[in-house]
Amino acid sequence: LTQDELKKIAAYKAVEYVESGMVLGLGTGSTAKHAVDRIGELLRQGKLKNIVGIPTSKKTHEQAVSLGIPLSDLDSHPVLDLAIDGADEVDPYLNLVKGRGGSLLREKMVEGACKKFVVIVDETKLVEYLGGSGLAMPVEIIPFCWKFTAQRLQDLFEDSGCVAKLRTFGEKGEPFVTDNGNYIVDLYFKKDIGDLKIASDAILRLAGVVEHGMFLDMATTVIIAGELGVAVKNK
Ligand code: DER
Repeated sequence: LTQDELKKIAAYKAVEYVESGMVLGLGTGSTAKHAVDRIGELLRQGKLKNIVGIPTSKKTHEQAVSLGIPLSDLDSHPVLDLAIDGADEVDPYLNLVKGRGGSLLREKMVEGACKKFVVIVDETKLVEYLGGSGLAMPVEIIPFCWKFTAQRLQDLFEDSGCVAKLRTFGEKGEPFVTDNGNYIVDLYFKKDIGDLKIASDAILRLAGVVEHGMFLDMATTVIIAGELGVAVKNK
């Protein structure tokens, strides 16, 4: 099975949790894309009715519009029934790293407003500890004096061999700009950053920081699709 087929299997399994009449958080990324497609298909087939979607990015908003999924926002629906979204890393306690797609702020707002948050991953996302994949731990910051903020983030995690890099795109290396007009600094760790709550609080205390990609104690269910089958882990 390819990685994308595993993502699709996890996504379809998560959509089994969707009931007619629900207000749903619609995730962002290549795994969540399959879940949103599936929801659109079931609506079209009449197997699901009266669904309201709250998208976690402009990209998902456009996908949902193209599928005819009725949409609303947090102002109209401050409490949601269920969100389905992917993740970049999942630790044994169901803590997550998210945001490599750049949508972490709206994802965290929407998923933090849900009664249930179902995370869908293929098995390659499982890590022993967050940051353990050596891949980016995203932090959304305001553009004003971003170098100052990036340096303070790097200094915070000096003991973990942290390197902070501004996320750029294109050959000219333009700064990546989020849906909210902010920048992203990606943190790379060489060692475990220790207590995640302490790390989270320390990051959020920096004035130029908007939000980070650690989703602690937020997932209620994680669906993991692997070569040997699908595992469902509940909090
Ligand atoms: O950017 C995000 O938060 C995405 O949900 C990411 O965490 C998972 O993206 P993927 O499903 O494309 O791997």
